[in-house]
Amino acid sequence: MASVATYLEKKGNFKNIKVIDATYDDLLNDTLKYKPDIIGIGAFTVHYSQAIKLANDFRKNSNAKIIIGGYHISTLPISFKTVFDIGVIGEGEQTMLELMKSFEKNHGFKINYLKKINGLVFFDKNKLIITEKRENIKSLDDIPTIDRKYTNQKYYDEGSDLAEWFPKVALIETARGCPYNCVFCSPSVFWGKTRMKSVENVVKEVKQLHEEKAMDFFAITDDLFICSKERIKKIVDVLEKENLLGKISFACFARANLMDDEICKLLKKMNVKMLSFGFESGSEKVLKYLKGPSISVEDNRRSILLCNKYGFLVGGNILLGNPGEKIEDMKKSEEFIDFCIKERTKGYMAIFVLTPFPGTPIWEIAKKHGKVSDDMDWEQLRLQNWERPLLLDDDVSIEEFTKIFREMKKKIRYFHRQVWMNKFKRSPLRTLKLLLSGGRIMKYLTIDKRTDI
Ligand code: B12
Ligand code: SF4
Repeated sequence: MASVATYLEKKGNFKNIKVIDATYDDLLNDTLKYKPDIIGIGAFTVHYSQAIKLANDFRKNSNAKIIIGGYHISTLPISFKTVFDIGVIGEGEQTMLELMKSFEKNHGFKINYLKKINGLVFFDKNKLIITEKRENIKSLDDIPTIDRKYTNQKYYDEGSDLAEWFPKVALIETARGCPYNCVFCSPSVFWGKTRMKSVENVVKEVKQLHEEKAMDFFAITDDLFICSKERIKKIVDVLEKENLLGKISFACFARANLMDDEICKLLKKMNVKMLSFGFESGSEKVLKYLKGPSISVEDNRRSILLCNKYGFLVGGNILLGNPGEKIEDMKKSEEFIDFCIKERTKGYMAIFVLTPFPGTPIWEIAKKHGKVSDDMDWEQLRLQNWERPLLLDDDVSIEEFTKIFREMKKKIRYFHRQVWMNKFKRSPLRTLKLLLSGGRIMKYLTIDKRTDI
């Protein structure tokens, strides 16, 4: 949303824009305070029911037009509801600019004009209209660098898991899309073909944030930052030229099949501190099903050893509840966790229930099994839904699933102990107080609240 807001301001000269990043009650009150003409809501799939509720509350208290954007409506436009005026499908910047211009020029949203704007979903009387597909912006360098007045830094300092390791985190985007097509992957469906910002543009943003906002740790949100060795080489060169090497550090997403000594040396030089992987499964059969033939369990193990050798923290995700997954496959994932612990891997490990997101091949399978539908309780698609998991293989009972899941959960506490140790090293008194109060301990002794990075 911050990117959309910056785009509207820089490309359309729209000035009176506010981005509100808050909890539900604050969202409602803070938004209404501004008496907006147009309210935009961004929602992932798990938040869609909440977005509908929020829009209903806005309706009761305001005459503003309500636009829904983001992952959910983009990947399942058919689930559009009349409580919204318009849905924006896909990349939001250009579509929203055209919408705003149309609103200004026509003194409101007029159906005939809306039909000419690509990438929209709306109702014309009772008929659902989905306009022509919006092509993605060709060059990401045409999208202005996010103006950080539109982001809520406090949310990232306090809310993300990375903050446990690196207290002040700036999120940066250097690319959109991923060259792979893992069967469960929502971002690869959402972004399509990979586009990358120029290296100069990336370093310029980082430099600015470092010099003007004293940010020195950057979490790169790209789906697969390490997909181009050449580009990392270039980034290192430009960081060196700008005298930034060693002054700032990074975390990014990786894929085990791309890991080797050469890339580790480059990432080390760039001062990457943490690499996050979708290890997904310790079972060759399940891993190949999820991610295709390009990757193996051996690649996952090799990556762990490489990270340990070069001193990278590891962020690892394991998926359970996969189609075709039997108890013995889950046991293999447990063995993989044992391997990480035996190798004294540092970082975090998270276990999620495979979540069928709209638009992915897994969504279609789940639909065929009657597990999901185009109109469902979207809260069920929580990555942490292990009380009522949507298991895609009916051979494994919920009881068996829960039992093995609990065992694995116990094991990954090993990783969370390290988070506490780090906290203790940073601020012993505060950590002791927290431990004694019991307040946030549960957050670390269970994985229920963990986010995906
Ligand atoms: C960084 C990140 C986070 C960060 C920041 C989240 C945030 N609120 O922005 C943190 C770590 C906090 C996070 C948490 C979660 N995340 Co996250 N996250 C990402 C990641 C890696 C990048 C997101 C990003 O910044 N993209 C760049 C910007 C420019 O893109 P964008 O936000 O999608 O916005 C564009 C369009 O969607 C659209 N748009 C978006 N909103 C709106 C609104 C309007 C009005 C309009 C017009 C357009 C519009 O326009 C934008 C510009 O083109 C993505 C994967 C990915 N590569 O996209 C996952 C991803 C979005 N996260 C995901 C999930 C599930 C979550 C969690 C629910 C996980 C959990 N713990 O259960 C939480 C929810 C937290 C929350 N309340 O928001 C899923 C969503 C899947 C889906 N189909 O719903 C993704 C795709 C990853 C995945 N597992 O597949 N996440
Ligand atoms: S490698 Fe990661 S980002 Fe790319 S398609 Fe697979 S899961 Fe998605």
